[in-house]
Amino acid sequence: MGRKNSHRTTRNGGRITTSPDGNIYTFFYNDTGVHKASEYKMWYRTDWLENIGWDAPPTTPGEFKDFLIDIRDKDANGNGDEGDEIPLMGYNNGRQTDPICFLMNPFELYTYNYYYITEDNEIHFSAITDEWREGLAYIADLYAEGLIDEATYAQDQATFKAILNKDGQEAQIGTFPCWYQGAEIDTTVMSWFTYEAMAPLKGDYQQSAARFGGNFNLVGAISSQCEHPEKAFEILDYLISEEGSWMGVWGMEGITYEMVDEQNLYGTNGAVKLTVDRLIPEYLWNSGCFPRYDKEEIRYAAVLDESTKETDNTFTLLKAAQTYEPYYVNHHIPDIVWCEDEQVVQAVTDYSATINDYIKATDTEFVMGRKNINDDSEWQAYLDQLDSMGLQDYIEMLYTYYGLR
Ligand SMILES: [Ca+2]
Repeated sequence: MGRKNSHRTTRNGGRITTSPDGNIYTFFYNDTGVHKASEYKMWYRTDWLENIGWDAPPTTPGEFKDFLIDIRDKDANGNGDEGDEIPLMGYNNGRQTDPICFLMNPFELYTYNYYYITEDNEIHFSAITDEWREGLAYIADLYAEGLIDEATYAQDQATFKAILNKDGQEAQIGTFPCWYQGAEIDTTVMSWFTYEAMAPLKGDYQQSAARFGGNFNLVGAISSQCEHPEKAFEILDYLISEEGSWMGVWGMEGITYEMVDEQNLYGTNGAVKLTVDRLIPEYLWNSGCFPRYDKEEIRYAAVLDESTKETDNTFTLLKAAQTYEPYYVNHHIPDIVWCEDEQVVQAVTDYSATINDYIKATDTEFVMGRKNINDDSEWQAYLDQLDSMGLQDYIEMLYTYYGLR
């Protein structure tokens, strides 16, 4: 993710990208795919709702548990075997494919690095709060009931996809956590709409951590070796202009697209109609390798074409984003960080690696019942271990790293 890139960029930044005047000039690329605003989603099999007698997906942690029980016990795939459904399954080391990413949110805001920056510029470290413990207890209860498949914490993506991509009476998985369903489903087996995003569950909170303004990466820096830095600047600067960004997403009007008087996906009039079959890879637009200032008005300028719903996943991603939007909480963690203190950057890198690994492994042990989340001494041992690993120092470093103090 962006954080690791930022460390690398910062370290390199002191060398070839520092210009003779001592400044560093870089250009960015952003991606305003609305499904990227919040990645902590759960996807459910829509055709199974009716099969198990539900009018709508569950809305609270309690209902979610009942929903998983019904998937397990009511022959959701209709093949006469009540033992072949898997209520919830994810996989190990995927992008938000651990059920905690979604299931923690009614109790405490989940972010992949276990903290967020509050409106008051405070670091809120989530994975040590009483609310976090409640969330773990809830997930551990689902696991103890057999509702979360054990393989979730061990298997890889390929194994998961082989189980997921079955349809009709062979279908097995009722719900799965993931940032984006298109990364997992095989559209030769099922449609984009077989699984849809479930709204955040309502507990003490109904929330999902989000970034605003798109996903940022740095692309295009002018090095000190550049012979014509002013010309290079003009070209890169053009690419992040309104006109350049249109070109970055859609190519050239009259060559790759034409504007038509129809409604677009963004909901306004005047839409892009492609005149070529595929922009990527034939024309290499929107490739992520040159600067671009993407906006939703540009990104979703395409013709609202109902006939492509089954082949173009933009519809389902927009729908997923709309399901989550009302519950967004800004985590305030920037994709790009400029921190000039090398020691702080190194300390944050080292702490985040060891502390995140410990939290992930130990929280999984709590969920799987190998440690008892309801035992005060086991919870205290977890907190004590984090302190002995330097958690308080890590949090202090984060204030400097983000320039909050
Ligand atoms: Ca069955």
